[in-house]
Amino acid sequence: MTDRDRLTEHVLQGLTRPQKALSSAWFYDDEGSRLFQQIMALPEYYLTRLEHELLRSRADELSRWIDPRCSPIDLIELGSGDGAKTLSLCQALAQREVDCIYRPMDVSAHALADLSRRFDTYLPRMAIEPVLGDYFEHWPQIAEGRRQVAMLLGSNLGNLDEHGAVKLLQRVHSHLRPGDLVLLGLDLVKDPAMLRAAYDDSQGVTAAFNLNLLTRLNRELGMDFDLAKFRHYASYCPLEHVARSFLVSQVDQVVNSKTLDRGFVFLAGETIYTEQSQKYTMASIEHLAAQSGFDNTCTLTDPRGWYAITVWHR
Ligand code: AVJ
Repeated sequence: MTDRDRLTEHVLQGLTRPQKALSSAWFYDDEGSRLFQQIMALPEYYLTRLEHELLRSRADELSRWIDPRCSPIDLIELGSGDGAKTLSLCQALAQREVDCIYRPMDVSAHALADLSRRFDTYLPRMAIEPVLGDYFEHWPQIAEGRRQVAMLLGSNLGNLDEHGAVKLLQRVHSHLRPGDLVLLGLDLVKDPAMLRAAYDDSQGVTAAFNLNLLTRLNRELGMDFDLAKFRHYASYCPLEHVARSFLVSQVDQVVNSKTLDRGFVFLAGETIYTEQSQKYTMASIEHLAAQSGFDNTCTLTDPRGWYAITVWHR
């Protein structure tokens, strides 16, 4: 099945349910990846800076946990983006002369091109084997005798609900061998107002990011969404520890798709649920590790306890 076929099926299912929903996995076309890079630089979006700072300031400690004996490893990154945050960790591994092959996976060719340029400039001796594709479907081939370290940074796991997260982690588990590791970057529970603001920035970049999904559907499925007739809405629920984003129809309207040869009715105020971002506590991190078959080895946080990097054992 091609990407286009999967998107077609997804939209048909997602827009015919009582609560319309589309997956945030489709945000990242080239324009979406570009907007996400802007989000990462927003004052309200603290996640990237905190994670980057943790990876930079604790890189040495992390690289010792990851590879105490400096044995050969394959660092497999699910959703690497442009690799800016991983560079510090790779530099620390290189400094300890760990034999490391870095295997970044991403759906954006532009992001992977940026990554290659970045590593060429700052760490030219690191072996890199990029994989263009969806990390739900691909897994690189790893030589015998090399340990795998699977990384999922940026709180990307948070886009999945608990069932989806456990399923993904179990799949990762099935590709790993005893002694292999998982390294996750996870956003932690904090002041709800601060969490909500992270998904509703004052410059409207997150709104543009969310609305870009409709532009993508217009282009790829011949749809006629009028972007002026939808608005971004973001919430944070302190009970479930989830930030959610929606696109809200501003009027009664019908949106047509040439590819699907049909229309979809939207009532004024009706929402399309487009994204969730789960936030974690120390307890929920341990619970998640146990549910997906890992031992939670250690968890690092920044001094305010806003963001965590956790390392698990297979
Ligand atoms: C890349 C999934 C971690 O959920 O925080 C940022 C995506 N969406 N602003 C997140 C996102 C809106 C981001 N992740």
